[in-house]
Parts: sequence; structure tokens; C-alpha cells
Amino acid sequence: KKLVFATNNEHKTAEIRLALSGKYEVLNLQDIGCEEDIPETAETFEGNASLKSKYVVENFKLDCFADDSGLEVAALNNEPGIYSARYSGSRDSLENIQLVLQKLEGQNNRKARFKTVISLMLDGENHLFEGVINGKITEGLSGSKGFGYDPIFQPDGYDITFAEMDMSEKNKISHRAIALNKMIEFLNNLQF
Ligand code: ITT
Repeated sequence: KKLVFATNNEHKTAEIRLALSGKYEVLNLQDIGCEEDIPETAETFEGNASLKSKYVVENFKLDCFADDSGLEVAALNNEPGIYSARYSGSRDSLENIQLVLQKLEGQNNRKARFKTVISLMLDGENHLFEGVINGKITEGLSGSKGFGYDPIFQPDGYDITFAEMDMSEKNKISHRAIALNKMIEFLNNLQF
């Protein structure tokens, strides 16, 4: 079975492909020939995830799902939040990481969480699934796997960052995996 995943982010695609391997073939925006950058003008993860999935339904007539996600840092009033991809004004992960670390200098409260909202558009109906993982922002960068803020995010109960985990290990606990597992359960329940 095929599922369209409305993303341009190759790291998200890789994580979702691994998590769904053997169950679904995942096609991303590049695979369906969508070259536009879908505007993300909403003010919530739910809103932006829905904008992406609805764009594909309207323009390509395909059922699909989309992921909007980001990092929420407690001491920064939950920034960068929906602005995670371009917090520093650039999509460069290192620059975004440096900005978070700089804003947290001298701050004892390093609590943070990653959040994903998946919007699944099926037969014209929008179904939302959320995943959250709590953790903290480390003092410096560790690890070279993953993407985005992974080198500075240490999930609760672990002494390594997401960037020090293999994709399969991150996929057991991540915000994206939690949201995705809710979607899989929903899809499984439809099939009888
Ligand atoms: P699409 O909209 O095309 O899916 P995007 O990268 O623009 O790709 P978002 O708008 O959802 O996606 O922004 C999410 C940003 O949040 C992402 O670029 C990272 O900086 C950060 N992020 C989300 N999930 C993450 C994860 O698992 N690990 C590290 N950073 C993550």
C-alpha cells in the first residue's frame, strides 16, 4: 500500500520510511512531482500540518499525511515552536542550534520538548495525531546523526542526545514516532 507524506524534509521522510517499512510505501512531495514550497502561515502545529496535507489533496487529488513539528523550550516561552525550521532566519541547523544555546546561556531551567502533529487527510476528512517527548537542552552539541536540533536534545531517561542515537533507536521514542503510531493504529482499525 502507498501513502503520500507531504514533506520536503528528507530526514523526516527517512524516519517515516523506516518506521513504516514492510507496511506502507511512502512517497514524499518530490516523488509526486510537487515542487512548490507549501506556505505554512498558520499559528499552530495543527494548522500548519493541515495546510500541507490539504494542499496535496487540492492540487494532486491524493489522500496524504503531513507532519508539522518543532522544539519547545520552557525557559524561552516555548520558542522556537512553529518557527523551529527557521528560528535564526535561516534553515541552517547549526545557526538555529547556536541561537537556542545562546538564549539559554546562564539559564538553569533547560527543560524542553519536541512535538509533532500529523494531519491525515482521508476521503476529505482531516484526522490529527500528536506526539510529544520531554527532555532537556544540553550545554553543547553531541552526536552527528539525525537532523535539526537533535545534537542538543537529550530525552528524559537517557544520557545521550537524539543525534547520538541510531534512527531505529530514536524511532522507538520520538515525538514523530508517537504521532505516527497513533496514525498507524487508526489506519489499522479502518481496515475491516
Ligand atoms: P516540511 O514542512 O517540508 O515537512 P520542515 O523541515 O520545514 O519540512 P517543519 O516546518 O515541521 O518541517 O519544521 C520542523 C523543524 O523542527 C525542523 O526543520 C527541525 O528544525 C525541527 N525538528 C522537527 N522534528 C525534529 C527532530 O525529530 N529532530 C530535530 N529537529 C526537529
